[in-house]
Amino acid sequence: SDRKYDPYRPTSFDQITKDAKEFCQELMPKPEEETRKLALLQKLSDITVEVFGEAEVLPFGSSGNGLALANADMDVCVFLNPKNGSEEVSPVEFVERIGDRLEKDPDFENILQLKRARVPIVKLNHVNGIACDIGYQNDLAIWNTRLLRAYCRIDERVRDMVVIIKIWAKRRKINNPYTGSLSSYAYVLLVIHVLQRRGVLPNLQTIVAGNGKVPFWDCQGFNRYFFEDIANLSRYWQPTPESQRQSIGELLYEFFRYYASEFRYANHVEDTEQAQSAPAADSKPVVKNRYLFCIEDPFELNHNVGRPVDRYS
Ligand code: 3AT
Ligand code: MG
Repeated sequence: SDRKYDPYRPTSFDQITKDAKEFCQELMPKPEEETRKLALLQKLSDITVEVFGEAEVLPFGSSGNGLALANADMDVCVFLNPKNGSEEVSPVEFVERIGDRLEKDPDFENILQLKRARVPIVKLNHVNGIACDIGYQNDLAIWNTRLLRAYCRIDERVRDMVVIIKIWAKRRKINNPYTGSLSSYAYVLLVIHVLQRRGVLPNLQTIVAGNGKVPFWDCQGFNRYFFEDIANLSRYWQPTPESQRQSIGELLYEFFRYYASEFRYANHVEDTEQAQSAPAADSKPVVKNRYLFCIEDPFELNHNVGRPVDRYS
């Protein structure tokens, strides 16, 4: 279907590739920002240990996978280890106690305790300019961060594509799951999907060393297995020669072409509308805007990452 006549296809992608690359360079975080993030990580780690005893604070999301833009916020996750003497607390209790402790520290501002979110978190700003989300015991987030980092290590075009799409979505104000649009994480998954279709990336979750069966590595009940030995990936998978020739400009064009005119949103929308217009006598639950955009999480297969999307966005 990609070979169909496309009247909008530019004859040359050189200029857009050049511009995109310059833009990516500009949007890279500076080393000094990295230093501020590390200092904040250390401070949060000290505070967590003070409140709960033994604890580990790990960065995830763009701070952990190399996909951060300059001035990106930092996502961190706290892991308590009751076996080593820390307390055992529920996610809501965690948010309350760490949130209350941070309130007492003048270095933190705009502290929000999001206790009812799907994944409860504390949001805050540090006086050094870094915004931070603090989550709790979210092993899957650590693993999906590692999966995205592995994809980035395969081909440098992944980072360039992600950076451009993220900045585009932020500027269009369609990058906020709290107000009905997609998270950055969702956009990264969309980019990876397109790159897989173009043969630029493999599906790391189906590649097994020695070509054996895909193992089941349990994480919160889901299979977190993926092929992570990128240095030896070429033994099991090679990009197609055509995919290697594709420039950032061409791949960006393909991203927008695919989601504008090939991806089948329409079916999902129709399904939703049918459900909503069902007669009242029909006791089926009314599905409201749930399936406008379906994006399967790589590990948590029953979680639609596109679920926050509303009809408007
Ligand atoms: P920014 O640089 O902050 O824009 P990011 O790559 O850090 O982008 P997010 O802030 O959207 O991405 O998400 C941070 C991490 O949180 C990424 C992923 O490990 C986890 N995450 C976010 N949204 C979801 C989701 N809907 N399902 C599962 N994990 C998610
Ligand atoms: Mg983030």
